[in-house]
Amino acid sequence: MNKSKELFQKAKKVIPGGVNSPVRAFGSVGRDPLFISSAKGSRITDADGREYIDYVGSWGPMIVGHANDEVLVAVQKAADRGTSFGAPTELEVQLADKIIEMVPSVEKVRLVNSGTEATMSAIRLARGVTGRDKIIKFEGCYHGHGDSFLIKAGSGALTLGEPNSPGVPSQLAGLTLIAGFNDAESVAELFEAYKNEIAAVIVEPIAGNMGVIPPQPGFLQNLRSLCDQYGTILILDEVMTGFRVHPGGAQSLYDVQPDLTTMGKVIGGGLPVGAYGGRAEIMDQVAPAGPVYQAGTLSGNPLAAAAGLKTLELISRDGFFDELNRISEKLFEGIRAIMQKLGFGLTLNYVNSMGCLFFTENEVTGFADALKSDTALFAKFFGYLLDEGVYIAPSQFEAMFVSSAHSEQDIDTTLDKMEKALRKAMG
Ligand code: KE4
Repeated sequence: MNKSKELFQKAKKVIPGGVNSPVRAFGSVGRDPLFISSAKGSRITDADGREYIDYVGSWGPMIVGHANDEVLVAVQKAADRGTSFGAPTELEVQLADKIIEMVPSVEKVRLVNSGTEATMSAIRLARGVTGRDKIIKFEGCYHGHGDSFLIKAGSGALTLGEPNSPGVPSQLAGLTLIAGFNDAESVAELFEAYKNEIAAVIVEPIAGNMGVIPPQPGFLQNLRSLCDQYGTILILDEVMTGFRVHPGGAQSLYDVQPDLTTMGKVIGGGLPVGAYGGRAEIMDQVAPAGPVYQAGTLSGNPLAAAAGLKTLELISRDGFFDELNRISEKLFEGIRAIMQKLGFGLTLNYVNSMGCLFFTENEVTGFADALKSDTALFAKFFGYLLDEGVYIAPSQFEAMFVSSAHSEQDIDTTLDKMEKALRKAMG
């Protein structure tokens, strides 16, 4: 038995499902998960010493590559001064300053420990400042595991949401309304039906949790104008897209101004950091400045702040995004060329350094399209690609992430392996 298998057996005895986050269990690709022992740059190494070119990037944070030397030095320097004080530090002010400098819509920001905490807090803040209870989210968008987000669409388009996990009270689920991503009409219908009852609209500006689906032209701007019309808070969940698709996030790429932004992943540089921020008049309603309560023992932790600040400094360097987007285009356009050469009807969506290969020939502009993907075929492709030494997310409904550590050679090797895996999977 190999080391990963052995570790997985042990893990399942002491951790639910043997993992600390469900998608890591490889459940939808029919294999046991790899246990990773180390990583450097674009590569990860599993417990059996096998090396892979990595496009999971810890689900987005590793935009400058794994174990970046400058990030490690920053973390070590912080650690040498102590790991946590439960008191304010200069580092968290510097990280807040950097976020505000990079994201124009953010005038004040609160640091938390995960994207889930960020979105939960942003929703509570929106409900607190508007005095309203309902929210709108979009089918297929994921905002972490907060109760208000683990909701599936009710039977009718205008019916209230229902829990999609045990443990979520139906009364709470009923306060979440579900719209269709890229379906502006579905949003207008909900506003028409519920008018001034809606505290917030929360959306991934580029959907990254049903595979990657860019917003259709005008979709985000339409949400902005509906929120203005009804006095609703627009929350862009940029946990994945923030500091990824543009230094200022998707909101800068698509020129749309949210009231609140939730962030995570890149801003922790691989350590646990989430954040929510926006207009000062809204953020000043957060305790202790205002009445909306939110707290956290390790929020703004100096090691995490050091890793996040150094990462943001690195991606702010001249030419960083030009080069990252160039190497990403080489990968994704290379995949497209392979699909055309092999005559396979697949669909590739990408926005700069995040993308997804859907195993369906129809275009994918919304959740229903994404669900048409052949997940069994994806699982075969995933397995063949992994055996070739390329590690992508173990689910059709996730994203591939490219980092600045991915070299021309990495991309050439990846394209060669992808062609082999596609030929095997497609037969
Ligand atoms: P975390 O609580 O996992 O830090 O963030 C939740 C979250 C919020 N918003 C968006 C847009 C997100 O993508 C996420 C988390 N993303 C998943 C990957 N699709 C994390 C991977 C996992 O759950 O293990």
